[in-house]
Amino acid sequence: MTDPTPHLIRTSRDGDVLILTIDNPPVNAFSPGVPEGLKAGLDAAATDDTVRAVVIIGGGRTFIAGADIRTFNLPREQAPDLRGTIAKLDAFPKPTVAALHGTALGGGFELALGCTYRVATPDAKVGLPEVKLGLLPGAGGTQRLPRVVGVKKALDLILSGTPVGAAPARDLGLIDEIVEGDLLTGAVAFAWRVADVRPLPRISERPAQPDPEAIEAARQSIRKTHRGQLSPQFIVDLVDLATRTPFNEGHAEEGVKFVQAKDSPQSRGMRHMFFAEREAAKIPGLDKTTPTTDIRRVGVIGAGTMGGGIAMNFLNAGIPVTIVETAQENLDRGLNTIRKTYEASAAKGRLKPEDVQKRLDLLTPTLSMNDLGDADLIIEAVFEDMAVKKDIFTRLDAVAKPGAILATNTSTLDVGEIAAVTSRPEQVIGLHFFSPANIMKLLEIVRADRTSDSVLATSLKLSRTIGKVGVVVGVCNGFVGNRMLYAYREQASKAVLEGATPQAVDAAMNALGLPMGPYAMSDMAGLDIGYMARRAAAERAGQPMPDDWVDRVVQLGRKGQKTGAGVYDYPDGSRTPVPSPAVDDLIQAYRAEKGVQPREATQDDLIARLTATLANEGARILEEGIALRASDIDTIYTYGYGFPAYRGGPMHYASEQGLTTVVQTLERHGLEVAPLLRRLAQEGKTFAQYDAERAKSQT
Ligand code: T1G
Repeated sequence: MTDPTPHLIRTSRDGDVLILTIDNPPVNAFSPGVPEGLKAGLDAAATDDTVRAVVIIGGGRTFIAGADIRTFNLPREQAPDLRGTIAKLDAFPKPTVAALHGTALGGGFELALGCTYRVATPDAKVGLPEVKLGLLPGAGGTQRLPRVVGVKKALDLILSGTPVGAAPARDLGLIDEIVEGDLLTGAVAFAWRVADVRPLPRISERPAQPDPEAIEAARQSIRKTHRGQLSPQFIVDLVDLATRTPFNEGHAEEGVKFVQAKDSPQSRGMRHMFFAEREAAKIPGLDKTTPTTDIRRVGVIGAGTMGGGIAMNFLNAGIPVTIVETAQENLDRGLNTIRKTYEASAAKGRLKPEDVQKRLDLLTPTLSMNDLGDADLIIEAVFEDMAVKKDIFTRLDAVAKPGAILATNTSTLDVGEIAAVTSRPEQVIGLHFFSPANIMKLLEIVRADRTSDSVLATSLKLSRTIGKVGVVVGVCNGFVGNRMLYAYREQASKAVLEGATPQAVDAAMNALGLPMGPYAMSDMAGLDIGYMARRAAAERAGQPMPDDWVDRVVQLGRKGQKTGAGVYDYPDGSRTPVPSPAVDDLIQAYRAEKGVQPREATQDDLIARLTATLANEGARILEEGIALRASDIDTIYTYGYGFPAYRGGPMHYASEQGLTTVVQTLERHGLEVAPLLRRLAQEGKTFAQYDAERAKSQT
């Protein structure tokens, strides 16, 4: 009985070479229909004496960019049979040539390694990025790669997941020839040249040389680089196994480990993040026809820590920047910081000295806002004060050219209120960068009531140009990220009042996988920053300043690392937090004053409490429409607040725990449950289902 799955493979001939073209846009993922077509083509060619060799090539912009990630939840019998297709290639009696262009990644590169030869265009890239999905190369990659490049290099490539270019790949022996000109023509010519070469060079028949030092070094390094992650350990085990067992045994074990990794919550979390990041770019009502502005010149107001970092993003993208300050010394200090940062990158070999100069040559310093008259986009990054920002936008409105986009880097204030002081509120948007702005990938794009679709679309496009993950949010105090952070910190503070120590709270978040807990993070950022934000929020609300033990710490002049003392002590200028007896006493006194009998909190309960708090506030944000999707919140927390990707972000993590359990945790700690969260829990649903329902209702 013939297989009903429509084959996504086109077959053609060039003389005695059979050409199999994968036709599955946009990235020729290994979806149902691809293995069926490839196997059928190979079966036909195997018995056809007029075929002396086979070329496999991708249609459109790339060779196979990997297994189809969307199929990983399918039952095994329905999953596209990548390993079976490669096994057929490995046993095929004639030469097979993989012709690579674009990005041959994951299962796509494994399939190419299953061919007898590989040729590539000069700009092609090859790699095994599975570790970024909480997976491992599960179609022979852990067994074939060390047989070609050795154990050490194989571990580097698989544990980093970073692709390599065609030239270095050829130098490593992964690519047999780089084809200048038309790839198919070059691949067929290559196939003719090797058509009669025997024996066929199968990678699976090569030995893999043991390298116990490299294995041990990798075991040590993944403890730091991939803390808490499962699949990197499997990867090291399997590459080691490749040197100690015949190919088939290692390959079989790889299959077992792959399924374990695939079915793990970690991989579910990272796969969720893969799609969440891409969904964030899709805004209902915006599409390819939405007009956008070309950003050829940028203005930045303020050369402080944020202004300087923001400017560097555009310089790095080759976009000239005019940076404005009020005083020469502030300007000089800002320029100096930018130069030093670039020079430090060059010293680490991350930047060529000539590129440092090229970037600095694109930077124009000035003390006059009038020099911003030709900028397409102007970003204000000054002190977080509404009156100061309104004054700047009023003056900016007078000097900026018609059509210029006026953006504010505010992290808390009402962008609509700022826009209202201009004659062009539709041209005003919030572009909330995260410190250090030249490093952190997240960009909260704050849409105010009157922000135009064109300005929004331009900002999303620009975020990709400067290598950021742009997420669109609405206006409220703290937008999405900081608003959830306030709730998280408030709960952490309550947990300490009730008996936990600050270091226990931080240890719980470390155990969850965050690089820092709330107290180590506040001490690093400056305890006074949070203090002033809370005070400003209380003043705006006409409320008295909340009396929290953390604020009493600040009132003692303990502002964090910068004062050598915050919630923790930092003796002798070190950056290592040390529990503080003084703060411990302060907390004890605070509890006594509040009449609280302290009681121990387990680590699991602290994790449950703080993650439930994040999900609860996230649900409120969704109810209010401040975020479009729960997955957007996951993207914000993973790229902006250190939430581990292998947990999938706070909303996905809550769904993994079960929303009923999350509601129980919130009730146990006396927290008011967001109606959306309660409804989803009652309906036995997840936030992903909520997103899918909402997307459907918007089409
Ligand atoms: N499966 C399913 N969909 C995919 C996909 C994949 N592997 N790769 C991309 N897409 C979708 C993506 O969601 C988007 O959809 C569209 O294609 C364009 O992608 C056994 C287990 C190739 C570098 O990890 O890194 O093989 O949003 O927006 O910026 O060992 O996509 O338009 O609906 O990212 O030009 C290993 C993943 C899989 C590579 C192109 N492979 N892809 O980047 O476009 S695991 C990967 C990428 C595996 C085996 C294992 C990038 C790209 P939509 P895009 P781009």
